[in-house]
Amino acid sequence: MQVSCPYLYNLLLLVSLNLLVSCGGGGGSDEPQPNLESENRSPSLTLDVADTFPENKSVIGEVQASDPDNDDISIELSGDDASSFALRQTTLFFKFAPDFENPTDLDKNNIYLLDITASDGDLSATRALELQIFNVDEVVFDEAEFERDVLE
Ligand SMILES: [Ca+2]
Ligand SMILES: [Ca+2]
Ligand SMILES: [Ca+2]
Repeated sequence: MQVSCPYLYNLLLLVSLNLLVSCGGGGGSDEPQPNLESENRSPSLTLDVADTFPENKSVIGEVQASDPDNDDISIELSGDDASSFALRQTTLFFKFAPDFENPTDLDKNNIYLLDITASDGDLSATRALELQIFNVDEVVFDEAEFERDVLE
């Protein structure tokens, strides 16, 4: 069977016009999207904290937690010396500024142990801290001199 050339040309033109129209929406894809909600990811912890620390100072540093799924994150402190620490917003601090001469960590070696755990309720991330307190030469309190000054 012979098809005349003008007929064929018109048919092709029609097809290509149809293609143009159907592509005109642009970008629309019927590909199924992967279900992101079923893929929970673990939160992450970023610590801006030094390993060594002078005594008589309470602010330790910053603790930032984030979750790639924007889940609500709870942060827990645990470990041998957790009771010595507190976290307010993102600031980690000693409840009582450590005194090198009178260490209050569990084994009294001036190394305070703390685990920080960020959890999204399902997955969690934990960072272990060892904070070593170093000695500062305090001005020795001279009671006799103090009394003399007060009495003057
Ligand atoms: Ca998550
Ligand atoms: Ca210790
Ligand atoms: Ca000291």
